[in-house]
Amino acid sequence: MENVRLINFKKIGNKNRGFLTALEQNKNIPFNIKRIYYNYFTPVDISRGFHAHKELEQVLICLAGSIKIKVDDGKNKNIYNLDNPSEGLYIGPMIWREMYDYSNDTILLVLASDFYTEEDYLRDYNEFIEFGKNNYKSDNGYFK
Ligand code: T46
Repeated sequence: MENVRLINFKKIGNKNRGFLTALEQNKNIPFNIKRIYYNYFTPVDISRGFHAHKELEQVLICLAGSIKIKVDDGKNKNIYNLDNPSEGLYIGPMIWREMYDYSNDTILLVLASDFYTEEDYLRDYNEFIEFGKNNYKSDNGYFK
């Protein structure tokens, strides 16, 4: 699926001293980082997300616990299990996402390419499909 991929970050350290991972814009994070947010204390029976972004790029990193992320580009679906702070899930524009199966200690860190604006959200699945059809771009996975 275009616009979604796992990034493996370098783990610096060892089991004796512990590990460190560094995130750098336009290096291992493939955009300028304008915003960082994190999600925590999510009840285990709650699902979040259920939206796509028109332009926003993000990298999701599960710093503690575990979470499943379903991604959908309008044609194909995939499920990622994030449970490792040394990997991040890149999600580009026009990908519907649903986060679920939180463990009771999940902390989800998100690096985003832009400031928060509700205008960039598509929170209705049919609206997401229609927006993709009406704004076709062959190079970034929008659909016809
Ligand atoms: C995403 C997934 C992975 C803000 O005021 N500022 C912010 O930076 C964000 C991200 C949200 N908000 C407000 C908007 C809502 O009133 O916080 C409230 C909860 O946001 P939402 O229901 O969109 O949260 P999630 O966990 O469903 O989705 C979030 C991000 O919004 C979204 O971009 O990709 O995490």
